[in-house]
Amino acid sequence: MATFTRGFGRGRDDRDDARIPPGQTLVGDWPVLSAGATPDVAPADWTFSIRTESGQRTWTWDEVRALGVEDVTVDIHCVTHWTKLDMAWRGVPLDRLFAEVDTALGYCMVHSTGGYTTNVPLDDLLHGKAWIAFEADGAPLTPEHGGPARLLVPHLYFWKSAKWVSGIVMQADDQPGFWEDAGYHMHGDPWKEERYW
Ligand SMILES: Nc1nc2c(c(=O)[nH]1)N[C@H]1C(S)=C(S)[C@@H](COP(=O)(O)O)O[C@H]1N2
Ligand SMILES: [Mo]
Repeated sequence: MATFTRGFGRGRDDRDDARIPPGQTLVGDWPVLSAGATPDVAPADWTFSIRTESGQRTWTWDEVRALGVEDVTVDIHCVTHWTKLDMAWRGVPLDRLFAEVDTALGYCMVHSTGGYTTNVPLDDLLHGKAWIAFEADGAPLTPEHGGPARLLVPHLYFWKSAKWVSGIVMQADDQPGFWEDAGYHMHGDPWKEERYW
């Protein structure tokens, strides 16, 4: 039987426990985990690109938002064992961007300003499962949490949710990114405890 810290100002019940993956502990605050320095990116300077076998498509801040912003409430799970329930996010689903590119390649290398990378199969970024997020809990993302824009892939461990996201390079094979190269799992499903390999 796992032990959970209770409270944090919102009611918890047994249904919440069923939403906490194995080996995870509930937190109320929002920890900051960054491998390097926090870059300073202004929305006016931010762009997002997808590079495929046939070229590169780039969107500005306004162009991405014009694709259709949605609000989602999701749980996030960090491989360092914390889980945060019911976070309210605002962003654009990756489906909207991939609707505008043509690719037969099945794997994504996600890139961030500052050099961070993480690999995600394309299928895990489509079907309403991933967003380019601009806001969390009703406020613009702060720089330490990845503002002005980060990836949000809540069904995978949070290291896949690249902060200061700048683009995706499509690949034929699943290549390891920053943490995957250091031994983190290539996929990272928290319900299967795909932590390390
Ligand atoms: N660019 C970038 N994105 C990143 C990281 C990072 O170091 N650099 N850390 C990852 C890890 S390990 C986690 S758990 C989450 C932490 O996000 P947070 O600091 O907003 O909680 O961001 C992920 N995305
Ligand atoms: Mo993490």
